[in-house]
Order: sequence, then structure tokens, then C-alpha cells
Amino acid sequence: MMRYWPRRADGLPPGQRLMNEMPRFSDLPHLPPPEMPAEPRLEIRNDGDLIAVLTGADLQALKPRDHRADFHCVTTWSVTGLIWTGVPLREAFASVGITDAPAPYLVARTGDRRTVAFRWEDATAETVVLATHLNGAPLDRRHGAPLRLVSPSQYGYKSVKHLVAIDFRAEEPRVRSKEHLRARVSVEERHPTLPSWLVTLPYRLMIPPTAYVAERTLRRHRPTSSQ
Ligand SMILES: Nc1nc2c(c(=O)[nH]1)N[C@H]1C(S)=C(S)[C@@H](COP(=O)(O)O)O[C@H]1N2
Ligand SMILES: [Mo]
Repeated sequence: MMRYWPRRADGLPPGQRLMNEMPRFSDLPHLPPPEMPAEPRLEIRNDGDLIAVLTGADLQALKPRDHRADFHCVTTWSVTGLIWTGVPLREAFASVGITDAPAPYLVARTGDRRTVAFRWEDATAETVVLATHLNGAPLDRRHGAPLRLVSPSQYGYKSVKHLVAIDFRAEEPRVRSKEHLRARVSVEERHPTLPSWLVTLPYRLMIPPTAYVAERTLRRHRPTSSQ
């Protein structure tokens, strides 16, 4: 379990510690990854109404590139130098005619029924990518197959795995109780109401048991379909 204890290192954002490898992680680590189709399929909606669909072939046509980025979980573990292959979200939006914000907010929905809220300007930053590969290999069930939203300047809970839909919203969406709407790593927006200094230590203590349980859950739940 203690292989998941992160250590101090230079060059990390405030309050972050370095992890050697990227473990499976979640605030619900006892839940297995969802069963997903092999190919990406991203629905784009406006207030629930379907306005576009992007398939794996559509994303391929936008010429996926490698994006090097560090990853920062709110619980204070970071991994550095990851290579995500994919298309910037704003280019994917532009390919279906969305260049100005249809609405100020977005909600990303995942195969494990998570909803994660963004402001338009955070979601369309140039570093935000729709990734299909990590470090040269197709995403696996641990890290978010078949499509993952990667937002390196926000805490890891915004980098949603198993992405299936993005829904534009006129009103500010409710965010999950422990999540900040913006979650910017540089200014330590870890928690919506509590100050960062208060949550940092309890969060850090949760890292080894959480990663351990998340990895054990993965081993115990083999997919029934081919994946
Ligand atoms: N669909 C989905 N995405 C998710 C999560 C999750 O449980 N389900 N956990 C989030 C959290 S808290 C973190 S730190 C990262 C962990 O990514 P990893 O499991 O690839 O290390 O995924 C984020 N995205
Ligand atoms: Mo996280």
C-alpha cells in the first residue's frame, strides 16, 4: 500500500507531492470501471437536446497529436510528463460549428454516470484535450477508455474518464459537494468552501488506501465483454 505514498519534489504546484506511477484513483474506489464500447462516441448537447455526435473516426479526422502534461489529483498526488494523444476540445467543438460559447457552462457526463461541471473558458483552454491514448497506448479501463477529457491545469476530478457526453447549460450547474467549479491547480481551488490548508493533510492520508482499493477493484472485476 505504501507504494502509493507520494514524496516531496521540486517544480510541483503548491501543496502537491510526486507519485512514481499513475494509480487508478477515484473518490468511489470500490466501484469498478464501467463497461464501455471500444470506439469513442461523444454526444454534444445543448440543455439536453442532441446537437452533434463525434465518433472515433470524426476525432481521427481532426489529426490527434501528442500533448505532454503533468497530472494533479486534489488529494495532493501528482505524476509528471504524461503524453496524451488527442484533439483539443475546442477544435472538436469548432469541427461541429461551435466556436462561440452556446452557453457559459458545460457538464461532462461519463459511462460511470458522473457529471462534472466546467466554465466554457476552462473547458476550451488550449491544454484541454479529448484523449484516446496515454503514453503511446490506447486508453485502458484503468485510465478511462475509450475517451477521456484531460484538463491539466485543473485538479484531476475534472479529467473525466469514460467520457460519453458534453451538455451546454445556461445556468451554473450544481457541482458535486467536494468539487470546485473551477478547480484551478495554480490557485489551489481544491474544495468549494473549505480552505486548501484544511483539506490537504486529510486528503493526503487518503491516498494509499484509496489507490489500493481502486486497484484491487480493477483486478477483481474482469470485463465480461472484450475490452
Ligand atoms: N469517470 C471517472 N472519471 C474520473 C474519476 C472517476 O472515478 N470516474 N476519478 C477522478 C479522479 S478523483 C482522479 S484523481 C482521476 C484519476 O485518474 P486515473 O484513475 O487515470 O489515475 O480521474 C478522475 N476522473
Ligand atoms: Mo482525484
